Amino acid sequence: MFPYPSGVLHMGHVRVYTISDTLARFHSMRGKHVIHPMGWDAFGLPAENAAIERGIAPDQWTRSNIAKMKDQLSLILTDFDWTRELATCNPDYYKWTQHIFLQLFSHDMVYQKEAMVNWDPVDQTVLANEQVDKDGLSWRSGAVVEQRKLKQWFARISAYAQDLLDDLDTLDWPEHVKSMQANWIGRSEGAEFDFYLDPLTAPAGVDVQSVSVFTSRPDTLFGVSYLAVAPDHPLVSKLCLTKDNADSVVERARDIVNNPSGSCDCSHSAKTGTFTGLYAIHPLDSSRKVPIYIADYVLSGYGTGAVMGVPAHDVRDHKFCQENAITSIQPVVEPMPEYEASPTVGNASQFTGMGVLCKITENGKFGGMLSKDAGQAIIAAATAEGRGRAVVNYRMRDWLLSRQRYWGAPVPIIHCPSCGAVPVPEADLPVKLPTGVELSGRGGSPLARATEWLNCKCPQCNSPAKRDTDTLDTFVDSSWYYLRYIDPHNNKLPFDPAKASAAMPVDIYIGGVEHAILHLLYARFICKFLWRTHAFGLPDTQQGSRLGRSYKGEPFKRLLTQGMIDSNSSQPHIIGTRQRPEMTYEKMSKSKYNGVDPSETVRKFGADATRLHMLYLAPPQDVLEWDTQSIIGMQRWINRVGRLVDSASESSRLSSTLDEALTSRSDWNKESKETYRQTNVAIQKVTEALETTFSFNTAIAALIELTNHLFLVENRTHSTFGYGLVCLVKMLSPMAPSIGEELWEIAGKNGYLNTLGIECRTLSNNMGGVFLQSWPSLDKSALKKHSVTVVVQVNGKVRFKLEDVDADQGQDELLQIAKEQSQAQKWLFDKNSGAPKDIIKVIHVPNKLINIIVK
Ligand code: ANZ
Ligand code: ZN
Repeated sequence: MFPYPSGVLHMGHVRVYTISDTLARFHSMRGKHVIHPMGWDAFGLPAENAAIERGIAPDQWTRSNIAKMKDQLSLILTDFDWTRELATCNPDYYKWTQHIFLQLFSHDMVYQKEAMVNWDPVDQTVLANEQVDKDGLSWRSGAVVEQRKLKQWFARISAYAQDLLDDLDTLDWPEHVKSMQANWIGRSEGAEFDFYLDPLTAPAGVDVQSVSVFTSRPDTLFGVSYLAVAPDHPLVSKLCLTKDNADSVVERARDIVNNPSGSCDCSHSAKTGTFTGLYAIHPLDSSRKVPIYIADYVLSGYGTGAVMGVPAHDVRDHKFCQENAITSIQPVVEPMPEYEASPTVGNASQFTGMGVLCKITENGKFGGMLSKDAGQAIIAAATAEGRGRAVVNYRMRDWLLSRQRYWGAPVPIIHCPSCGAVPVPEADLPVKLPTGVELSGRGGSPLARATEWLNCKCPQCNSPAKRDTDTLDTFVDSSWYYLRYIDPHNNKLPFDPAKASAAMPVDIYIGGVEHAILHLLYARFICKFLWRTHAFGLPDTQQGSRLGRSYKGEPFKRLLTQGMIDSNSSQPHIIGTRQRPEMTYEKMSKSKYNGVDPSETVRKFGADATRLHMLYLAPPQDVLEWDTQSIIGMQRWINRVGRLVDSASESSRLSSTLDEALTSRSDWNKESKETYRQTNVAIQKVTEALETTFSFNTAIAALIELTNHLFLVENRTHSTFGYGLVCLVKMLSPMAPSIGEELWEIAGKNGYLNTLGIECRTLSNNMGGVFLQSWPSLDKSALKKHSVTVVVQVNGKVRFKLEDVDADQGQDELLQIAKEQSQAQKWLFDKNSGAPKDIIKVIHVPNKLINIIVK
């Protein structure tokens, strides 16, 4: 995931890019063609706010931040392909963001709608629902978010809801991220029921005939006590228009519309409601009439904007009845005996689960049925009556794309008084941001004040028209940047379809878990849209590409979500006791100035140690407690590896190539065999960690173990020692690239590696660098400890042999193996009782003999 150019690189960046850099280097040593690109998520509010605070143009601020961060990134030795660098604020990038917007437009996947939107009174902008926290505060400014009605651009992501849900199955992503996405999409199966208005109570002029409700519990249809509609439901506006209703009801409704208590639908908030004076007829029992209320807990954007209230089985509805003096509460479902007891709400015992329908007259012929079956049967009955239907709803709303801010890609639309919303012709893209616009942070879209830019000609009828003054949500910019990396300099298209189909999907996507929902969902949506509209080429031209038959237009095959970093070392302690005071601290993020400065750490300990330490402290998905103290351990280890390489090169040259040595193995003794085995154990562990599990800490631990072993090796002229060392340096390199290169060169200069024949592809060319070498390949057969035959004596006499046991087994293990042999029965167990004989003493000559003295 590319960073936001805040100007400061924090430890979170160091972590994510150390991981990606390590993986990129590893895979390229494995012979893969790796694209490891970098870019900048450069549009967005902070630049604009900084510009307002400091009087610098957002463009200038952003560019100087990019320069700073690029420098800092080089400090941690990340090997990005800078030829692919992009910044979303570059006109040659946002030209294509606008192009994609127009693609969506021409496929009717974006539309304009008057909508109640979240308004941040501090940042003076519209916020997406996701940018409002559960307390109704803005995620950026922290202000209490207000509601306003504005014309906005939306993307029809809801049209992809089912596919976005289903295709999660095709992804190699952490389960918790998938379930977060699934919950966000929020598929809900249920039914719509039509309640016709009772003509006796409907005032003249209200031409609404029925109110449809959405319910996920059709089995409770006979427990309905009232209907409630959202304050901006069409019925309410019709009521408002009727003269005789211009009373308290209408006033109250207006009141609710103007002062909604937020979008929170939690069951604890007060359930204010207003009776409309109208009644509706039950869809399956025309003798029953239920009152219709206006209630602010009913969301206008979900389902039909109307609900049926079932107080006996829904906590919220129960509360509503209490507060609005609705007394008819009819339980219609009861728990099955084996189900849990029903929870008690207030004084009323209330069962909210699925169960079995009560055998009461209300439930008619459905009494006795299981909830699930009853629901189906009731839907079928209502369908037959033309008063209902099965329906699937999704909680996910369409994506609000427009922002009333300056620092973003302008919406490429021209508004003409006669033609309406007209797309800017492709040839006129990009619609560049005008410069010199006054930014005050107040008063709506700054672009509306750029009069010269604003006024233009309608591309269709040539009459005076105006540009759209909104800019696109930055999530639009970041929804497709990975595709631009594939073909960053294309000036005819956002990217070449053939290149996309050859390279997509992204193999490994790494970034913060805070993007688990929105960014990933939007990127999936846009990628699917582009793929379906053949931006990756026609399906039949994709033959032979990486995209198999089952490809569903998903952008990221594998996802590695990295945990937050807590900085322990920046915590104060109480002088004297050295205790930590109780305190709270926030995650290191772009908006916070706290945390450890990576460049400081690199200056003190070096980039290699910083990287290794970062990878060693915790698995990537875990929270990392940054602790500068123990980084010294990594430094020491690096130094030890250095000493090892030195010691090797001082020794005499190898006589044969490793290749030969490995095949002949004539001069291998116990030590060389063990070195070879240990090396292969490390190869297995490190390769698996970097390839599959991403447990870098395990990889480092394995390399430390190998180092320890190599230190114990006495014959350092032996080819297996050289082999171990070569592998150690190679495997260390992706994680600690500078020491890796250095040691490779030292070893090479001293002629040490030259003699190793294999493994070095470009020796003549001054070594060629460790990253041009191939990754050590695993010799599986070497993993087994070499085996020996151990003679078993009982009371000093040879009785039997243990063939093929692992070398270097301890006395206890050998004794155990010996007892398990069939021959042991005769010598180690009592003839009559079969009980084991008492063992008085064991004499053990490692790898040769075990003498068991029994009574
Ligand atoms: C009757 C009922 C009885 C309900 C019962 C629940 C339990 P999910 O699962 O999230 O889709 N509902 C429907 N539209 C609503 C709206 N616009 N605003 C607020 N609430 C709305 O939730 C579906 C349930 O949420 C629906 O099922 C409806 O209440 C409510 F024992 O209908 B239920
Ligand atoms: Zn026109």
